[in-house]
Amino acid sequence: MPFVYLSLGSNLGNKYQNIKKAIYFLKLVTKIVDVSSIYLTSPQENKNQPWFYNCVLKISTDLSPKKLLEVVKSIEKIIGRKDRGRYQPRVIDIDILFYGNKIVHKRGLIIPHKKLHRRAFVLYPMEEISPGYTHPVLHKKVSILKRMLNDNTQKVRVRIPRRGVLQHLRLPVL
Ligand code: PH2
Ligand code: MG
Ligand code: MG
Repeated sequence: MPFVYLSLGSNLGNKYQNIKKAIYFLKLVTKIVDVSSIYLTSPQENKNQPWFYNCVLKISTDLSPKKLLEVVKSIEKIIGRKDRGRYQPRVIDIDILFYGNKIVHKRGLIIPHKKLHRRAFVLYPMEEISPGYTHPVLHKKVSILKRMLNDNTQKVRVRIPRRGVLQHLRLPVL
């Protein structure tokens, strides 16, 4: 089974609960291998919105990339995501970052995620759990990609340490 990395983000409502709910539902349908700390991060793209809680999950799954995308979309819906348009605040966003070493170019699904190498809110949590993972298109390790970030307007700080998130994983959160 391939390892898959997911990015979770929330900047609307109870952000910590939303992230925990997402992890709870993902745990029902995939195997969660590792989680990063939860970070408080400044909004990118549309900067005129609340700060985010972000984390990265390492999972393993038999679901194909397309099926996994359907699953994460339905989990977003269950948690209460409404379609408010691109780069608007959301209760939860679940993005597929990497799917093993697979490269996918389909409408609505591009893997590796197109922008992850420019995003501190992805690279900080990802480096925490898998610094040596090599980007299958850019052929650079996550730790190197993070060092190459050259946009110091992106603010990232740990909000809930990894061990706290791991403790919660063993508990039902709903
Ligand atoms: N997601 C975006 C756009 N900007 N900024 C932060 N800090 N965290 C996010 O998860 C995020 C964002 C689009 O999905
Ligand atoms: Mg996103
Ligand atoms: Mg998304």
